[in-house]
Amino acid sequence: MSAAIDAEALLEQAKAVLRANDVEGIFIKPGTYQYPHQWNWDAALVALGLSHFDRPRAEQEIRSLLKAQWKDGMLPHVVYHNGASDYFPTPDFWQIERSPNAPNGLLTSGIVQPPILATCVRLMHERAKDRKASLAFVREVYPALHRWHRWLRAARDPENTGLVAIVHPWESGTDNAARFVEPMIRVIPSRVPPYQRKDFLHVREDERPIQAEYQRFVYLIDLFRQWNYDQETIYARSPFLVQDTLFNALMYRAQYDLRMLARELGEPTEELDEWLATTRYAYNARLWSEAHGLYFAYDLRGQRLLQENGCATFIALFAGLASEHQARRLVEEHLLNPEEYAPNGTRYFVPSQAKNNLFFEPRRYWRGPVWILINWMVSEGLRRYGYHELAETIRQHSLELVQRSGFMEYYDPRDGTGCGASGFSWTAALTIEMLAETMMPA
Ligand code: 9WN
Repeated sequence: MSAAIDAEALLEQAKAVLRANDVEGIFIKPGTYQYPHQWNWDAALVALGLSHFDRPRAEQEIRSLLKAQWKDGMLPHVVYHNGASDYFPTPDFWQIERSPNAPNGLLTSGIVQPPILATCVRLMHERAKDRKASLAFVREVYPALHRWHRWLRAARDPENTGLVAIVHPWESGTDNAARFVEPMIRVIPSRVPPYQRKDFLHVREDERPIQAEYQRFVYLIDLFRQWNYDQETIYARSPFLVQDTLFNALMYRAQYDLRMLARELGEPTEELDEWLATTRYAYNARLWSEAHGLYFAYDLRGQRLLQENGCATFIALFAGLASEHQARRLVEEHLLNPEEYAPNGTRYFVPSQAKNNLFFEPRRYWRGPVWILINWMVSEGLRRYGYHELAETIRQHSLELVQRSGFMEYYDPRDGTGCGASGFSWTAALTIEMLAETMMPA
């Protein structure tokens, strides 16, 4: 039985979360207490939500993020517009000044996050009422977006395989997902610099990554800073080097969206065409397992597929990378399977890890809880492949979770109780996005 959604009340509450998390009109923090800086993919999603009711503020969010672009095109995962806070790592831990490519006058982290920005810009543009003003904004940001994608291909796919590598689990945006357990075992944190975890200040310890993972998160940062964030060295030597399912699917989708924007601007598309063709081929050739009917990440250091069944496998639907056959297998054998993702002992779609996965933990971060971002992408992906009813069920589950437990970072799939950070911005932004389908038709 699904609960009735009070769409108007939910919309007002969602807007209020974004307004309350706005730091001086410069950036919107991802969570009221837990995340007091600007994060890369959070900012893109926040802009998407804002664009429904305050397009100028949405544009400002993107401008603030792009201001932090490194000289070589890298778009960092965190921007510390307001200096240090009680969030660890602080800007001085990153020491980005060691790199000649660090931006002037802005403090940032030295790694990246999934490239969803171009997709959000395109979605914003498509629904814009003032076409001319929107096109002017697209023209303004297009070169930076293109540079960001060129950086990804050059720095993270130097062998031109079509798939880019991530060098830190934080770059995946799904930090402690089960697919990283094996490659993280290979990371031996021999000398970890002194640091203090701050992520338990506002969130329960058993809802966050375990200490063995955190040690390695910190160890990897220490290596990269010792290497002065030189990408050639990082690619050649990082003990963690993974061609990720989620990251590459979002990159592919963003390249596609960038191409649509390029066409509208009258910009050349040859380079984008080539990227799209190589990624599409490599994604299916390397990451698809016909034996399992799932996409898996590929571990470049271990030279093998990371055969863990988690929600990242479905992002190929959002990206349009799967064939009809692959989509059918993903949906019918896995998403609808009550032992893996479908409600059964659990009430809500989409657990971030398959329930029968060895590492499934219903309240621990990316190891099982439902995330509204994943639900939105899965639901959009299903629509693309004609699974309208299931897409609608997942949208409905998402709105229900928010209505019953508030704008939380993630939710327990068994009973829908909230976990992690409160006042979570992308939950609010995507609630607006999902409500727009019924309330504000484009
Ligand atoms: C590390 C801000 C970010 C999200 C990530 C999520 C979490 C950070 C953390 O919070 O990561 O980057 O401290 O746990 O995993 O997806 O962008 O919301």
